[in-house]
Amino acid sequence: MGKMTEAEAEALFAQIDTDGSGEIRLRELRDYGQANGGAIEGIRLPDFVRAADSDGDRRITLTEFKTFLA
Ligand SMILES: [Ca+2]
Ligand SMILES: [Ca+2]
Repeated sequence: MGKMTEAEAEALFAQIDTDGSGEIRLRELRDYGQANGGAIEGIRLPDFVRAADSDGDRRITLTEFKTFLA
């Protein structure tokens, strides 16, 4: 998408990855979405997961996250 800087994407990732595991699980996304109108950067959570989780393991690594957003 290319609308965030890498630093912005990293900061957002850290905000969503509340347990600091280095990957975002669906539950972390849902928790974040509940506080943010069910969306991340205006993208609905199910669409976000489908688009950002490029290897389909239902977890979003920092690399996947940055590839999608930055
Ligand atoms: Ca995590
Ligand atoms: Ca993944």
